Formats: sequence, C-alpha cells, structure tokens
Amino acid sequence: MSNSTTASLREQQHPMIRDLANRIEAVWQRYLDLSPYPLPEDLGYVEGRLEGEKLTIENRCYQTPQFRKLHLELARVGTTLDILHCVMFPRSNYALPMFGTDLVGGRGQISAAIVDLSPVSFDGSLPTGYVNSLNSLPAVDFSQVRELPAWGDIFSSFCLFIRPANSDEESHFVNRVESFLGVHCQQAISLSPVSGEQHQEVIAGQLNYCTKQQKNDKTRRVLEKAFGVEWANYYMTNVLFDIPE
Ligand code: BLA
Repeated sequence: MSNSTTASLREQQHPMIRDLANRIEAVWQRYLDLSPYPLPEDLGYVEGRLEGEKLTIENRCYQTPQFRKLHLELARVGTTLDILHCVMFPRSNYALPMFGTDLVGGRGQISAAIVDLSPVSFDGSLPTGYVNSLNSLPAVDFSQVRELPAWGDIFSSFCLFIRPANSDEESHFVNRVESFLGVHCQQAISLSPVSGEQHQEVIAGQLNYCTKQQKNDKTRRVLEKAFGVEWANYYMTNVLFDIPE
C-alpha cells in the first residue's frame, strides 16, 4: 500500500472520519515508539464489491513496546458508506484495557460513533489511574445516545455510543476520543509489565473482548456481501479481532 493511496481515500471520506484518523495518528506519534507491524498476507489494501459498489479497505498498522498491534482502518463502500475502525491491542504482559473506536456513516451523516477503553480484568474494572483520569475529563452531553447490542457487555461505563446530531457534536466526540487516547498512551508508557497470574488474566480478557467483537453482525454482513462468507470470517478473526498469542 502506498501512502498516496491512503491519503486519497482519507481525503474522500466524511470530514469527521478524516479528522479523527489524523488525530489518532498524531497522538500515537506524540507518545509512542512506533515500528511497522506486518499484516497477514499483505492485507494493507483490499478491494471488493458490495451490491455492485466498490468496497475499499486501507489499513495502517504499527507496534510499540507496550502494544502488539495498533490498527487504524479506513473503509469506503462506493459513495454510500464510510468507516473508521481503530483498535489498540496491548501486549499480554501489560495489564492495559482495549482502546477501540468505530465511526460509521454515509451520505453526509455519521450514524454510529463509539469509543471505549474496555477492561480486560476478571472483575471488569479499569486500573485506578484510568478511572481517575477519565473521571476528571470535562462532562460531555450528546443529544442522541444509542443502545449497545447484546455482545456490548465488554464495554466500560465510560463507553460513549452516539449518533452525532450536528457538526458541534461531531467535534465534541472527536475531542473525546483524543482525550481517551491521551489518557491511554500516558498510562501505557508509565505502567510496568506484569507476569504470572495477571498475565493469564490479560490473555483471557483480550480473548473475551475479541470473541464478543466477532459477534458484530453489522460488520460481518458488510464484509460478507463484498468478499464472501469465508473471507469475511478470516478477516474478522485474523485482522480486525485476532486473538492474542
Ligand atoms: C456498528 N459497524 C456498525 C455498523 C456497520 C459497521 C455497518 C452499523 C452502523 C449503524 O448501526 O449505524 C461496519 N465497522 C463496520 C465495518 C468495519 C467496522 C465493515 O469497523 C471494518 C471493516 N466496532 C468496531 C469497534 C467497535 C465497534 C472497534 O470495529 C467498538 C469499540 C462497535 N460498531 C460497533 C457497535 C455497533 C457498530 C457497538 C452497533 C452494532 C449494533 O447496533 O448492533
């Protein structure tokens, strides 16, 4: 995948997606020591067809000392559907939550905007440093809060799932994602690795997170229609939500 291709998809996408993609990468570069992460079978750039419309997927992936995979994906179906998907997978010897965000929209309107720092601990709690930092962020209010699907029990009480009503709410949401990311990166670079039992707990927590995310039928349906059932399953289990080592 060439950088010029990535830049051009980003430029065509909904402005909220473009803005968030740029800010995610800027925060990563500010705090983390990034190196390249090779995707399986060179899945950096993929094209398929969904109901006669072209589906384009572009992936950017990095790794760092604390994260085995930082994944930022931009996808576009024809001119009707724009998607940003981002997950940060901590290495299993770091007891860090899962950062995830998804923006889905089309024809000028973002219909789903979700962000969370999801716990991987047995008791479902976030580390104290996270709770304190997240609690001290300024209050935000969105007019259309959406209901989480059944598999969404992985998300924390800080999870934000909305349909932005206007461009003010779009920028409030993007600011919120940037704040979550800043908290996450600062916590990640200040915490020490864990071992033994806690290591097993992290692996189990990440496994649960990925297994639940793989149940998202809305994502699966888009991929199945464009690339077929088998490829969609491969992509969901090996690229979007692969299970840790
Ligand atoms: C919803 N995800 C959706 C929707 C679509 C996709 C079409 C429905 C939008 C709507 O209801 O308005 C599609 N999302 C995709 C595709 C990709 C993608 C094709 O990322 C990738 C190629 N999803 C995530 C992550 C989170 C997430 C990291 O990938 C959360 C951290 C959540 N997406 C999420 C949730 C919904 C959603 C909770 C709503 C699901 C529902 O209402 O059933």
